[in-house]
Amino acid sequence: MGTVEPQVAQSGGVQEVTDGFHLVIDALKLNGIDTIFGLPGIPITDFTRMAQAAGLRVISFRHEQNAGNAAAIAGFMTQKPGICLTVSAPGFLNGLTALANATTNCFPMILISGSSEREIVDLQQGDYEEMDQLAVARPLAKAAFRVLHAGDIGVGIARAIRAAVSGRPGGVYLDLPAKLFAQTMDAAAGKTSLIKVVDAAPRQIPAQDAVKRAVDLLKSAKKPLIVLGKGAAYAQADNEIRSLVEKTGIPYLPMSMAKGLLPDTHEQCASAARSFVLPGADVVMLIGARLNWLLSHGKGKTWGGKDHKSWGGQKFIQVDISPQEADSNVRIDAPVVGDIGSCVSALLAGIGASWPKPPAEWLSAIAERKKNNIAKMAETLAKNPSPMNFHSALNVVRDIIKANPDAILVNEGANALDFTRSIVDMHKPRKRLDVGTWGIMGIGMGFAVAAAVVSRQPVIAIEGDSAFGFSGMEVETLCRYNLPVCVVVFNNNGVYRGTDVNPTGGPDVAPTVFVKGARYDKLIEAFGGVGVHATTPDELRKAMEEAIRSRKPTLINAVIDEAAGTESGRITSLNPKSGEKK
Ligand SMILES: Cc1ncc(C[n+]2csc(CCOP(=O)(O)OP(=O)(O)O)c2C)c(N)n1
Ligand SMILES: [Mg+2]
Repeated sequence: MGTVEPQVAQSGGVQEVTDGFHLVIDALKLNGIDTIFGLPGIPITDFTRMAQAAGLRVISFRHEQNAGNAAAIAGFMTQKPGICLTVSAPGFLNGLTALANATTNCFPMILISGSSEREIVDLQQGDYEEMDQLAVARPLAKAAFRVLHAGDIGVGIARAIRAAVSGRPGGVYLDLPAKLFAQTMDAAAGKTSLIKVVDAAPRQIPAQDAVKRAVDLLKSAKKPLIVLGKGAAYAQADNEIRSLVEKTGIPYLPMSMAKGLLPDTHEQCASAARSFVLPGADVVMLIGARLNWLLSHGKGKTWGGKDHKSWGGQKFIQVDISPQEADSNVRIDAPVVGDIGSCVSALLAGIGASWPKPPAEWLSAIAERKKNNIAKMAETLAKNPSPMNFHSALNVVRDIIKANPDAILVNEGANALDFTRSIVDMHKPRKRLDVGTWGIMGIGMGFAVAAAVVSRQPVIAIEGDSAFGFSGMEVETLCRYNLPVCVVVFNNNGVYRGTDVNPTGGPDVAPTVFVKGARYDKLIEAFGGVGVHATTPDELRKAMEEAIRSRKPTLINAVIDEAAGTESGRITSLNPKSGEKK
């Protein structure tokens, strides 16, 4: 229990007192929180010092959005809420994008922001950094709370933790006004006011009849398919999921952050035949995957429908922790609601010991597609064009990840994202961290810092040059904490490509184009990190191997053909088209 200077009580005896600063720190520590990602300033500067003094790891960033992204991904990796700490109004707003992104992606995080004086804020009298932060955060968070009295800090932190990790995880906002930190109270009373949360994310056991319905439907399938989502990766039920896949013999498709849950090289992995299995399957079991845009809403041509809105005819089993998820886009014939671990265990019990493998016709058709596509890809990867293209550079990254399966791969960009996802096999669970549900740029360095801090494993961040720019200043943070992060900037001179020209012929370059031939490697050298300029696969390989070996913060500027990419990577079709006729 942290206490502040003893004060002389009215009775004449000495009374131990504590205050808001220490109660927040004690409440976090009591609940097993050991790291805070943040950025100091009024009113939380002293808090960061005291937290460090109390043994918490305080990782300071250069912009709150990166601290927020770090907290969110730490939450995903550990199932404990990641904590992001910011100052009021502008700092809070900078953290808010990460909070909203965490909620959208179901990452448990708590954004704790200091706030200004309530009386002044509520009368809009113009306080320092005045903003009604609680109201602003509420629609973007899974839950939002404010604590006004030191004696309520224990409850406030407990509620924030429960809200972040229970059920479907998400982002929680906790508003702590400046005055709260300095409030004092009796130390003993303070101590008893704290709550050690018991069973913060209780198991949710699925109903037996729901499990039976799902197993019966699966049994009827001639062309079954399993889709593993990020929720399945989050659940840390890796053995159960692997057993279910292997015992049923059903081909599976991992969503981006579920890659590696089973190795991408597994014979049942259908990634290389995605466009065959989605329209071909008759029963699809979704495990921790939502039928959002990333799965074309479960309908349309991707699923064999006649046009972009029509149903392909599949029946769906959906395993999800949220009872509201089913029927969000198409009919779900067999919803199984509960935590993924409990649901998969129940399904395993339901399928029993003698489950027949799917019809050989289905499996061999998939194997055939896979073989052809993998052979085609191998041919493309073996080429060695100059300058490098995405394929020749990613051929190197793929080897490096294979040789270092515990390394964590952070990935953002458009082409730099899509090509990496499809080319670089993942071999272990939760090793691929990327732009998630929103396809958000800017997660790169925040995720990389958190991944290194939480896992202590080497981190490789494959970054589009545009994507990198959103959080690039955090290379100083990588150097300051001496983190084993190797950033590879896929430098194609711009957003998607570097080849656009200004149609007016004027002096401004096109909106998608950056300074050509930029040397991102020089950035990290300013802070004592290792910068490498790589123009060939050999140079890239050597630099990556050295970065992994040395564990020194490294930035490799990988020069990629500026004409190699496509508009928006793989999602060109989402761009609206002008109807103007000239
Ligand atoms: C916050 C945010 N702003 C803008 C975008 C739109 N956007 C999608 S990908 C991208 C950058 C693509 O360029 P780059 O990272 O260089 O990847 P490349 O395709 O060139 O490999 C942008 C700006 C976004 N997804 N998120
Ligand atoms: Mg680019």
